[in-house]
Amino acid sequence: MSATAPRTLIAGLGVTGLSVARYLRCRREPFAVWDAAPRPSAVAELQKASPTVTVFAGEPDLRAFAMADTVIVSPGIPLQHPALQAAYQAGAQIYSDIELFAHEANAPVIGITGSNGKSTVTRLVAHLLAAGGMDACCGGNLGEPALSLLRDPAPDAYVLELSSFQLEATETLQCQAACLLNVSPEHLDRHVSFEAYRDIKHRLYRGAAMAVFNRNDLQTRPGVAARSAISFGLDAPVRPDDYGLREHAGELWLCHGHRRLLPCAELALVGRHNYANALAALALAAALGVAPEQAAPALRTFSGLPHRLQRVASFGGVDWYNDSKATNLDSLQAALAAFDRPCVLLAGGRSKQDDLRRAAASVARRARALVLFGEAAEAMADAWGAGAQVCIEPDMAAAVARAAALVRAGDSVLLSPGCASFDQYDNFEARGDDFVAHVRALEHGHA
Ligand code: UMA
Ligand code: ADP
Repeated sequence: MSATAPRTLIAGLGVTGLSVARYLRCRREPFAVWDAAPRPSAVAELQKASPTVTVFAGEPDLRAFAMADTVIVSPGIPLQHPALQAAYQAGAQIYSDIELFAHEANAPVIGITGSNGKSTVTRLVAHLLAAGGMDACCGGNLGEPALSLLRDPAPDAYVLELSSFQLEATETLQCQAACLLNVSPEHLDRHVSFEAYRDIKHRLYRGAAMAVFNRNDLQTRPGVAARSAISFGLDAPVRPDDYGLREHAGELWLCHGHRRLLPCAELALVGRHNYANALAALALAAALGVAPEQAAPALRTFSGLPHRLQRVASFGGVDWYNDSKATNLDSLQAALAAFDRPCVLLAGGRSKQDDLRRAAASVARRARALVLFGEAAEAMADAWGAGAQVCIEPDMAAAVARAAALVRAGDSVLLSPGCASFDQYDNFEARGDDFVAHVRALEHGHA
């Protein structure tokens, strides 16, 4: 970058960087882009719309970063990156795309963060708002970058899934309703400690008109950052505005204070963790004026997202579940808790520096057999192998074949890896698709 280069630098040319480039171009603000290894298709897309823009690739020139006034950083680039540190030390402002979005948002924003359940709750809130006749746009970490959601005329609401990577470079976002679903160890390769990760998640509450927190998880309590707070939890609500579960005539109900909204058995989503997600979503939709009585019936028609505890086949008396998005131990435990019969558990991948032993009791309670794969297989066998039959397999094809041999009629087979997929796949979707393809092949053989 030369002395005459634009003073705004976009760091990273993935979907976020491209959305930031579109935004700056519309505002006629000059910018340059740096990406260590830009995808040729992304560069082509950028240069088609902005032929004169400079793209720096490869090792960053730290002196060039030190000359920038503003760096818009993509979430995948750690703030500790030497290039960002060089810019910061020289006085540059470093922002996320969410910070730019916060300045432009022309409708109330619902923000959702947490270690597990963000995508499910984000989509569910949009579904409930639609049931209340509202026009809501949802995106963020979910996939469509926040800046690409902006519309004129404005929608009734923006519903954003926000990751810790996005929140750590966001200062002024003020949500109409902000929800921290739960906090458990995640992304510890990126954040210096669990406490630092949790504190970044709490940034979402700052200035929020309404904080929605999980009273069963103390780490989510909002403190004084928000103007008002409502809780959800899997116990009975004490305060009239809170959300929770109550038993009535032998059935468990989703409740708002003392008011019964819907029997849990009528939810299309399965698992107790999804009762918590549904309660959080009801509270968030209510903060935008959709009464829980109006929203609750729509829970019957929201069956969840692919790769999240999704039943993908049922044959020979066995149900097969794809929960490839379970990339940590809490989501793995939530999946196991959703079953009241034994299962064969397929797990493994790249472990996230978590203590595997904390899931041992859940695994022992539900897993009849363990089929393990990937980098973490040996460690999982050591931590969980005491009470169950254990097999280590080299790949998904072998793992599915082994599960079919071990499972008994009436059981389920559950892919809930508890690990990231990157040792064997590009992402969790590719891992889930691979699992489903092998299960379908078995199903055809069975028919
Ligand atoms: N890059 C560098 N140097 C680095 C790291 C990355 O140059 O040190 C470049 C890469 O070469 C690549 C670009 O940065 O070209 C990618 O940027 P990115 O990793 O920030 O990815 P995006 O395509 O912009 O997608 C991001 C989120 N990715 C991450 O947080 C890692 C997407 O979340 C999100 O959907 C998208 O913005 C829109 O908001 C993905 C994710 O895995 C799904 N999120 C994590 C999670 O859910 O656990 C937080
Ligand atoms: P995120 O966007 O936070 O990764 P998802 O909704 O995509 O959340 O779900 C990721 C994984 O976590 C899935 O395996 C899902 O079954 C599980 N999960 C969803 N909600 C919860 C929850 N409230 N507590 C624990 N696990 C959950």
